[in-house]
Amino acid sequence: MSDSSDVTRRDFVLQTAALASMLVGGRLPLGAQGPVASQQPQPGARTMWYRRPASQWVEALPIGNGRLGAMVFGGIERERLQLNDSTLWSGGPSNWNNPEAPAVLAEVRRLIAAERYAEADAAAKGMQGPYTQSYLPLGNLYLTFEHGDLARGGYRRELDISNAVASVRYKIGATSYARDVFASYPDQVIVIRLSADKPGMMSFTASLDSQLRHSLASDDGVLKLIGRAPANVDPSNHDQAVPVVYNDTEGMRFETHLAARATGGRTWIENGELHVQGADEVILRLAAATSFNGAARSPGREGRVPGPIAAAQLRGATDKSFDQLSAAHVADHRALFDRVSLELAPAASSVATPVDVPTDERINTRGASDPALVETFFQYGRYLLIASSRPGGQPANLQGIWNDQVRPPWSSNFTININTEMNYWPAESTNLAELHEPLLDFIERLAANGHTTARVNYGARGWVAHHNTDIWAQTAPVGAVGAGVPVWGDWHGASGWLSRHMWEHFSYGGDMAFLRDRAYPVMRAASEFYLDFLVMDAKGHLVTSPSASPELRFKTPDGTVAALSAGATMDRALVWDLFTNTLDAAERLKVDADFQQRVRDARSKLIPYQIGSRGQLQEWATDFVEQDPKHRHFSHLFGVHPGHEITRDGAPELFAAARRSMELRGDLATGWSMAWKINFWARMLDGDHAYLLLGNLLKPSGSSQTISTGGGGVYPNLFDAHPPFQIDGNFGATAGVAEMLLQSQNGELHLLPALPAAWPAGRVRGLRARGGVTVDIEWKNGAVEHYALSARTNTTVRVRSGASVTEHHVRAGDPMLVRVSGAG
Ligand code: FUC
Repeated sequence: MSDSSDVTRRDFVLQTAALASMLVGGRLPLGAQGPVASQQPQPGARTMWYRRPASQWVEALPIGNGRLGAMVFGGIERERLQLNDSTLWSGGPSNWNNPEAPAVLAEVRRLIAAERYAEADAAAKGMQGPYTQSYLPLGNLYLTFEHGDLARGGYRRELDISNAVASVRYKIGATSYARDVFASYPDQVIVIRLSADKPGMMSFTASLDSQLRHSLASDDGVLKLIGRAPANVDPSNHDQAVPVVYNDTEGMRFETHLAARATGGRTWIENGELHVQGADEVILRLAAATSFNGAARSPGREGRVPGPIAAAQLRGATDKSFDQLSAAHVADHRALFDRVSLELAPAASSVATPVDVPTDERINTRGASDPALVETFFQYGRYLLIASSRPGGQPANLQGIWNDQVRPPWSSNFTININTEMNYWPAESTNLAELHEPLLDFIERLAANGHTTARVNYGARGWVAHHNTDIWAQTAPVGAVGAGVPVWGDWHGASGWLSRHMWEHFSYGGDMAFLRDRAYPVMRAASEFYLDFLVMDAKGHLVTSPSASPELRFKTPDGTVAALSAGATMDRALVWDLFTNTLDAAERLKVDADFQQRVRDARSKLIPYQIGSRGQLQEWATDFVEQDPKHRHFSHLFGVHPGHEITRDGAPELFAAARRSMELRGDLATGWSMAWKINFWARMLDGDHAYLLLGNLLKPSGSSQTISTGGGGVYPNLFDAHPPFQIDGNFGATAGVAEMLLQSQNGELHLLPALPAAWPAGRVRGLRARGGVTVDIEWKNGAVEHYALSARTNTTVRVRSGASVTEHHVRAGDPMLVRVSGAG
C-alpha cells in the first residue's frame, strides 16, 4: 500500500459486527470524541409532516411497493387514496415501424448535406410512427367517516420515509383517531389501519371508483371494482376528435379488491359500498391486478385474468395480522433504505430549524439552507425509487407510479432522451442496485423491438430506440406518422444512452456473468446500429445524419430555424461513450476481436468536439445559435455528465468550454433540468455552484421569475415540479447530492469532490463507487476526517481526498477505516 506524503493512515480492520454496531437507529453514532461531536442529528429529517389535509394532489403523500401505489390525502371526514398499478396502460403491442422510412432517410440526408435544414425537418416527419400509449390511473379508495370534520386541533399528517408509512392523527370531541397506511412489497397489498382511543368509535363507508370504464361487485366480504382500460389514449399534446378510444376486445382489464377486518362493531357491503359501524379498530386491505401479460401480448386478447390474482393477494394478506404485515413491510423497506445515511451539520451562519416546522413551511421559508430538508430531499429520492421500482416490475415512468389523469402530461410514459435515464441515476450510487433491474429488463425488451425498427426504418443492423417509449416497448420515432416534431421525435440516441445503464450496473457491481450474458449483447448491438448508421462528412469525419440535439432548434445565419443537421455534439458524445464502454466490455470478455477493431476504427474517425465563438462547447457541428439560449436540455455536455469523456485533467480545454456553455445556459430551468445541473456542477468540481442549483430546485414551484425557468421547483409533498409534476428531478437531485460527496468515474474514488461551503461538517454512510466499493465519509471544516471502504471481492482502489491520492487494498468482507492525518 502506498500513502501520499500529506496523509498518514491508521488502518484498522473492523469486524463486520463492529461496523454494524456503529449504526445506532440507522445513523452513525455521534460519539463525544467523534469528529463532528458537536453536531446533532437533524431533527425530523426522515419524516415529512403537515398540519392540514392535502387539498390538491401534489400535497398528498406517495406510498408504493414498486407496482401498487397510492397518494394519501389525509382528509378528516373523507380520506382519499388515489390508486395506481404500474402495469395499467392504454393500448397494447402494435406495429409502429415505418417501411417508408429508409427512402425518406435518404432524402433527409440529401437535404441536410445541401444545408436545406428546414426542408429536412419537414421531410423527416415521414419517418415517424404512432405516439406511445399512456400510463393510466387505477382509481380511488374513499373512506367517509361519520364523525364530521371538526377536528379541534392535534391534526398531523406525515410520511415516515424510513419506515414507508403514511399516517394521520386528529382528535374529534374526546376521541383521538389514527390512520396508518403502507404499500407492502412482501404481501403485495395496501394496508390501512384505522383506530381510535375509545371503543366503538370507528364508523365509516368505503367506496372504490375509477375514471376508466368499470363496474362494482362484491363477493364474500370483498368489494370489487372490475375495469377495462382504453385501447388507445392519445398524448395530451395531440388532440384528436376522439383521443380516448375503448374497444370490446382490446385494452387492459383490471380489478381492485377491498376487504375489511374489524374488531367489534358490524361490517357489511351494500350498494357497492363497504360499511363499518361501531368498530374499535379496522384493518383494510386493498389488492389490485391487471391483465398485463408482457410487452408482446395483447392485454385484451392474451392477458392474464386479473380477478384471481387480486383475490389471491388479498387472501394471503387476510391470513396475517396487522403486526405481521407491518413488520414484514418495515423490514423489507429498511433493508434497502438503511443502506445509506446522510447527516449534514449546518454552517455556523445558518440558523437551526426548529423541530416543529412542517415540511411545506420548510420548503417555503428555508429551502436548501435547511440541512434537515436537504437530508430529507436526498433520502426522499431513495424512498421514491424503493416505492416505484422493484425487481420483476416496470421501471419508474415520468411520474414514477403516481398518476391521477387519463391523459397525463407527456402520457406519463418513458421519455428516454433523459428523463427515464435520470430516474435511475441514484440507483447504483445510493446503494439500491437491485432497483435498477426493472430498467435493465426493460432495456432488453427495447433492444428486441429496436432490432426490427433498425432493420425496417433504417436498413441497419443492431437496435435503435427514439425519444419516447411505453410499457409495450415502442421503439420507432413517435408522431402519429407525420404529425410529430423532429426536434424530439426523430432523435435516435436512446440505445446508446440506455446501453450505458447496462454498463454502469456492471461497473458498480462487477458481475461478469451479467456483463457477458446481458449487458454486452445489448451494448454490442447498439454499437452495430451506429457502425451502420454513421456517415462520412465532407471533412472525413464520421457523423450521424439526421441528428438533433434534444430538444433544441438552431438558427442559421440566414434566420432559418431547424432541428436536424449532421453530427450534433450529443450524438458524437453518445456514440463515443457507447463505443468506449463496448470496447471495454469486449476486452474484459476477450471476445469479438474483429468487431473491436471496427469499433476502434470508427471511434477514431468520429467528428471531434469543437469550441465555438463564445468559448462554449459547440452544440452542433456548425457553430449555430440556439433558438432558446436558456434551453432546459444541454445534451451536448453529455461527455461531462453522465459521460466521463470530458474531465478537468483529461481534457482541460473542453472542460472549460463545457463550463462556459453552462454559464450561458444559466441556473434556472425546469425541475429535472436543475437536477441535471446539480450533477453537472458536481462534475465541474464546483460544490458551491451545485449547491446553488440544489437551492434553485428546493424552492416552492412557481417561485422562479422568468419564463425559461418554466417554474421548476418542488411541490408541498416534495415532488419535483417540471412543472407539472415529473419525478425525474427528485431522482436527479438525489444522484446530484451523492455526486457532490463521492465520484468514481475516472478510475479513482474522489471523496468530497464538490463539497459546498454550506456543508462544513457531516457524514455520509453507504454510498457506492464503481469497482464494487462501498464508502463512508466523515468530514469537518470542509475536509475529510476519516473514511471507510468495504468491498465484496478483494480490490485495489485509488482514493483522492483533497490534494492527496492514496492506494488501498480492500479485502473482501473486511471493512477498512482510514483516518486522515490531523483528524481529532
Ligand atoms: C422531454 C423534456 C420535457 C419533458 C418531457 C417529458 O421532452 O424536454 O421538458 O420533460 O421530456
